[in-house]
Amino acid sequence: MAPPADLRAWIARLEREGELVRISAEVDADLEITEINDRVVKSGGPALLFENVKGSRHPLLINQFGTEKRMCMAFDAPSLDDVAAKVGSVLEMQPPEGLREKIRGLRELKSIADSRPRRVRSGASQEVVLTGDGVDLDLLPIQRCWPGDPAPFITLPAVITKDPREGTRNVGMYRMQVRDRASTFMHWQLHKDGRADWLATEEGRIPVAVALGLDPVTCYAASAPLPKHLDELMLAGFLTGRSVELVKCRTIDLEVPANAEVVLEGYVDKDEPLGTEGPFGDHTGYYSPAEPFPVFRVTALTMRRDAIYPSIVVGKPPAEDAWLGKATERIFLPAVRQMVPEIVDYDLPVAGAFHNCVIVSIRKRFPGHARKVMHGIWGLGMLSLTKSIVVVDEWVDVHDYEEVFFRVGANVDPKRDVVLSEGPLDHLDHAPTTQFVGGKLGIDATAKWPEEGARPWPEEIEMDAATRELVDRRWEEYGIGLDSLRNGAGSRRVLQRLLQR
Ligand SMILES: Cc1cc2nc3c(=O)[nH]c(=O)nc-3n(C[C@H](O)[C@H](O)[C@H](O)COP(=O)(O)O)c2cc1C
Ligand SMILES: [Mn+2]
Repeated sequence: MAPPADLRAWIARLEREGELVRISAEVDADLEITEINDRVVKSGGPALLFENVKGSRHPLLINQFGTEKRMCMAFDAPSLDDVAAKVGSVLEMQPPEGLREKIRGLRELKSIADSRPRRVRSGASQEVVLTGDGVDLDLLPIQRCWPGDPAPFITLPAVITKDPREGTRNVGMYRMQVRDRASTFMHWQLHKDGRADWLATEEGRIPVAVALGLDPVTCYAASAPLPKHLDELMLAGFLTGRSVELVKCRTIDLEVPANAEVVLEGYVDKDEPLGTEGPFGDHTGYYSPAEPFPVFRVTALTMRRDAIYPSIVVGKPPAEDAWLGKATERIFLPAVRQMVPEIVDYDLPVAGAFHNCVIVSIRKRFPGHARKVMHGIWGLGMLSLTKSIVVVDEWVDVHDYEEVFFRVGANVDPKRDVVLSEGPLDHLDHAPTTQFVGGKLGIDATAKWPEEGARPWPEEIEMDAATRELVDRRWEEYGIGLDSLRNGAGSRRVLQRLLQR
């Protein structure tokens, strides 16, 4: 198999695997779907296809990305680390030695060349074409997500622009608050590429296309933090192993995925005054306040005849976007390692809304190394917005928060090992005194060296292997039961789980 070719193939696959429930009862896109979905997401439940949304002919799909299993199904990979390995094998390509490696290298180069999007003549995304007065966003079952939201928001869009100077394409996921039948706001935040394309527009209109209801990998790619000059559709093509097929838009000079369920074509006019977007119940767990954002005017609404509308609701973590974020965490690890090779692994806790905390393990080689890595992360793409960083040694499992907490408690002298710095912060971070800039916290929880001002570092307690094997061997004999407590290492976590009950 390969990753699903479009949203329908994806829905069929989810359904076959018992990962999707169809709901025929009439539901309201105003708040009701959020409450249903929130309960299902937080209990690890299935994707939901609401077939009867009040006031719309179009079904609404939600929670397609809500679990690790579904995220892996989307990529058709056993684990997200396998997806990362595919990216890593290209990034880490060395000049080949010998014929075998040359052939492997060629195959990998070909896989990159094959990733480029490809123009096709026609696509299902243009089966229905509505222009002029025919454009009507009210046709779609757009959700109002939270009680404090002033209007419905399109929440899972792939927003396509081109850099007016370079001509390079960008795809970003930026929510869109509905203003009326034919316009929305465009919430591209301060640090985002779509906003940069808009700002680089000298005057007049920048064409913008919005694709809704894509195959899951292309949808994911819209949320991926690629460097500005790289086309997210190329990443999608690389990850699926086939080019994204594009059709020419009907009313603007852009191309859109031929497989989309719905496309909004339009423009943002540099000369139109900004409007007041928000507030919006955001992925920080708080309402982000109303702010000025540009208006997106829709010149065409094209779609499949019986288009399915995709949605997602963010809110207090964990929400459905958790696994989109985890996919990025895993898939970008090889790229992060290219820049800071001493990084062994990292974890961006979901509860930390991703930008609030990074836990990173390093191969420590010199005094002050943890600080070097902190500053490296604070200088790296979107990771530069990270508010706090915890650095641990290579043998610490960054995904085991209990263990990380243990190292922070045990290894840190706050006076010696805490770095307070300053820098750019996430657009939505409400904590800093001034929006966009503020404090940064680094905690060096590695074992300290004498050169770092530490006294001789004590040895960690570990049972010796011989005794562990002895106890493993004799476990039945003791008659304690609890099979799962065998085998030293694994047992600690099991015990923790027992203690938590
Ligand atoms: C569900 C979801 C909603 C998002 N909403 C926004 C948003 O409204 N504005 C924004 O700037 N970024 C938003 N993001 C994050 C961007 O999609 C992400 O930073 C992406 O890398 C942006 O693309 P770019 O790097 O090409 O600008 C959202 C992400 C997800 C997963
Ligand atoms: Mn981008």
